[in-house]
Amino acid sequence: MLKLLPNFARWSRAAAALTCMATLTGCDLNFWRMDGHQSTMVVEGPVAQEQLNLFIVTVWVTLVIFIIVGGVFAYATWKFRARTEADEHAEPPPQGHGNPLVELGLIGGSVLALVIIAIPTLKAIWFTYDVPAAEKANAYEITATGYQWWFRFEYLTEQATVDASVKTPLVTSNELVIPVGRPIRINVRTVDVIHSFWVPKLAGKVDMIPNRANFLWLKADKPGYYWGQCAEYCGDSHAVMRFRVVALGPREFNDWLDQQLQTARNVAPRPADANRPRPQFASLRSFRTNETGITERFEVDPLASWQQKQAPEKGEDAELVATGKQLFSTKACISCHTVRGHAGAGVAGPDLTHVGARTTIAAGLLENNHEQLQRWIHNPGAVKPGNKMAKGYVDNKITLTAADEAALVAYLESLK
Ligand code: HEC
Ligand SMILES: [Cu+2]
Repeated sequence: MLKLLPNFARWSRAAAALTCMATLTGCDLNFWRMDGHQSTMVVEGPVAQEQLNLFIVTVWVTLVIFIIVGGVFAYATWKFRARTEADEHAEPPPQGHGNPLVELGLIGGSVLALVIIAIPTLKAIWFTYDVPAAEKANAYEITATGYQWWFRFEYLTEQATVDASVKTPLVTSNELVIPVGRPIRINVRTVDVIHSFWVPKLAGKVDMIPNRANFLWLKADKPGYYWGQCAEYCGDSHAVMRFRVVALGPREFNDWLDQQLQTARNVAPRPADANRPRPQFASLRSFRTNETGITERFEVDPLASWQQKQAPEKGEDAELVATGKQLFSTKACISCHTVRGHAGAGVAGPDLTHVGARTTIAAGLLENNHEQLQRWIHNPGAVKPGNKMAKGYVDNKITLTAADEAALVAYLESLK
């Protein structure tokens, strides 16, 4: 009994570890369904579905091959194993060289397996290449452009105005809002290096290559909030070059479009503003590099968070917003960012006309809230290594006091 005890302890530790693993994953339904934000196994649109179906066909064919080859191998290993001492030293049996029946059978079997895979492959290539002819008339066209390390989206069919005379396609960044149930044809472009446009739940990736006009199409079956990601290594902050796709029903999509087509919002001062107490902004706590910038509340229902973001926040301070608006000009933010209708026509960074109505900033890395906005403008280089805004701060000698940051945050948040 005493001798068994050490083993007993070891076994119980192993059992405890196994129980822990089982409970950790056991309750997590998503683990067993292979679901997650960027899962290609649980998909939400016909293009991704077609690609998943093809993958499953390939899995079955290779599984059959694995079972047959593995079975023959296991059988032969078992049947011809050395049973006695004499077997081990015996001469090898006579070696056969070629058996026409086996060889023809293998060739035939391989051809059959390839044909079984080729038919759905060709069908999928045709289907996923471009919007099906029957749906062409209903398609919605958008150009997505990759920048180190964010995405710009241009709505080719929607004309936004700066003043009454200048019309340009509507431009947004990092959050692609699309109508549900309509095929979306996306032209993919880049201004610098090769990037790749990938929304795993909606469609496979397509590269954004300099001087090459690639495109893809996708469709969302139901309203939702989808995670996207640059899928081609493109420099320092490639791993945090993300984006989001928000799919909305037709009415909600049109409301969103109406709002986006407006020039930047102005916050009207209220009589009481002058003597209202200024909000007390907590001094910026120090964030660690790469510290996550997404709250759990947001993760649980991102679409609801997005909807909430569309309306102006309560208790806006018109004076603070006005100060922020001025700082946006004097601190050189305007040289890289466009705020349509206000000062600012820069194109080196994301369009900020309606940045307050987005759920994330810094290309899907940080949740768009007071704390993270301040964290970003305080020191963008600490959040996203090597990014162009951090370089802009150095080149333009931009320094911000805590009060400047608070005013800029209030201004950015007012841009709904
Ligand atoms: C040198 C150009 C440059 C200057 C100057 C600049 N920015 Fe930026 N800004 C960028 C770039 C580039 C990005 C995208 C960075 C990324 O995600 O990789 C960005 C991102 C942002 C974002 C996040 C937008 C989004 O949708 O992800 C905000 C907000 C922002 N800048 C605010 C400001 C403010 C406020 C100032 C002035 C204090 C400023 N920027 C100055 C280039 C600049
Ligand atoms: Cu990239």
